[in-house]
Amino acid sequence: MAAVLCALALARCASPASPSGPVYPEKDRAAEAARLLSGPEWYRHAVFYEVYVRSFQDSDGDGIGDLRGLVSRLDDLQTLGIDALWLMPIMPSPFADSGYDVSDYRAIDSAYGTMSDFDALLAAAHARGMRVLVDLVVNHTSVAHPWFQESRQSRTNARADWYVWSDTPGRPDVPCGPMPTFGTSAWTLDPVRGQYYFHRFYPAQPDLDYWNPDVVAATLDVARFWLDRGVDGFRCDAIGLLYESAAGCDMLPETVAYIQQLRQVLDAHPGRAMVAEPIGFGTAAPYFGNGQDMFHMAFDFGYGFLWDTWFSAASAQPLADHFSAVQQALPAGAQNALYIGSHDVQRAFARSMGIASRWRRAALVQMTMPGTPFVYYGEELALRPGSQVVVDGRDHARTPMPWDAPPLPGAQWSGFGWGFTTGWPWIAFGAEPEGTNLEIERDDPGSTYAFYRSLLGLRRGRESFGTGTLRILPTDQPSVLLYVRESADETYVVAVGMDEGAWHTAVAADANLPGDPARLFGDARLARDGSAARVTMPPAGMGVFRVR
Ligand SMILES: [Ca+2]
Repeated sequence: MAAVLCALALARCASPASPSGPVYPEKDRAAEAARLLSGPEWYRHAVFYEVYVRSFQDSDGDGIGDLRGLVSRLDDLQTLGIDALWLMPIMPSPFADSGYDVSDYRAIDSAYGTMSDFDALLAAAHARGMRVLVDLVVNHTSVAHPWFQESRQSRTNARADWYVWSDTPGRPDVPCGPMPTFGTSAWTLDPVRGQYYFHRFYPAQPDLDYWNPDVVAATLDVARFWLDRGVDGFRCDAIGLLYESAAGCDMLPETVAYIQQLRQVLDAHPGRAMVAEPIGFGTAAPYFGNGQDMFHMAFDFGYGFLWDTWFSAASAQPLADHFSAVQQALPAGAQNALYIGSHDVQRAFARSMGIASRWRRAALVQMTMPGTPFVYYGEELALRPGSQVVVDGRDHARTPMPWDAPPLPGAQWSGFGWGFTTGWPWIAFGAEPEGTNLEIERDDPGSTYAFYRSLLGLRRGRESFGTGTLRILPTDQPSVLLYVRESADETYVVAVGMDEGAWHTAVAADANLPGDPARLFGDARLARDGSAARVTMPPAGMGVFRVR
């Protein structure tokens, strides 16, 4: 029992779990976490959580998750070890793209609540020391936005040039097609104005024309509005696509200049941070500028999109190569942002072919490699994909959270809401809610929830994982990934086994570990032998060790 408690609340354990390893003096991790999370680099130490408010918790029985529901779950998120939230779009929207088509930048969609509900969420989060980022979606608006409704009326109205118009479905200075899966043409004829408008996403999402300085001013004002309201920053949607020219469509110099302006708006409000949705699998280096004048963080699409491929092979090389490349590409001051699931990709469960050790090892790398982890809601329960489609196929990963276990035989049946709603959910639950709800998993030490809680507890209050250096150790065993995270007064070693079928021994000849290993997490073993380190790795194994 003590071992289980220790695994569940690792940070509180007085001594490391390894029976034979040394015992290092333990810091007060709660106090250390508070120190790290209240400092200027809080976003490097925080664990973020992406919330689809619509699917998280319904408070009024209409089957749609809302802000009051989210407030009622903040304690659960804090118990899990979450420090900051990223809310997917909550502004009014006709919902052609799940809220990524905004029709009013200064209000809350009535399905989610009111502006005072939002203020209450901010207050409740801040009272717990949690931060809240909102989705800033300003590459395009909804066709229902008043700006577009005005722009389409004529070629001479006050907002005639706020969108990208053309007499033909194409323009030489806009040489780009739609984003993948968003249709075959980036141009749609508007019958009112008698011209085509440009859109990188769905036709209901016309691109704003950033060559118009009024558009620049208006969208920067949107950012100011939410910062003044008290949000802790933004996740910026499709931000690299703001400008188009004959030179191209992605991250043009004018887009870089806009992001620098946005950063200045943000920096006028101390303690805020923003994270970019970059384009493509390459490094996100262009989003960081000199490391101080653009984004604080940008998502690592390489890891986010490819981890399932890498973990389906037995070689550690792709992971080592990737994180070495990221480390070399990003400027000083840049912080990578690591995820294994999001609203845009399949559930980690599906991408792992249902093999638990894959999403668990992928999550271990996410939490211990340099970068801020973003957990996608429900990942901590290993939510299964859904099958109903309301907007598009991505709805498979946007199903409601199952909170409660099924009723015991003889108990009153409370309906099909699984604690998410007392009504009928707006979209069907994913498969197997009876086995992937919080109530069931919270009491099961072998559950994905217990794994996440333990892993987040391991990261918590350990400066090495937030801002420490990375040293990847070459070994003689291609299936074992071995790396060192080090801060001023502590050193940790992480080992990840890529072979799911066999035991391996791996020797890193020049590990030069500063002390003997004490295992904190996982099932692998690590021994120091002079300057060498020797890993004993079970199939699909992992381990985190303290060596100083
Ligand atoms: Ca509701």
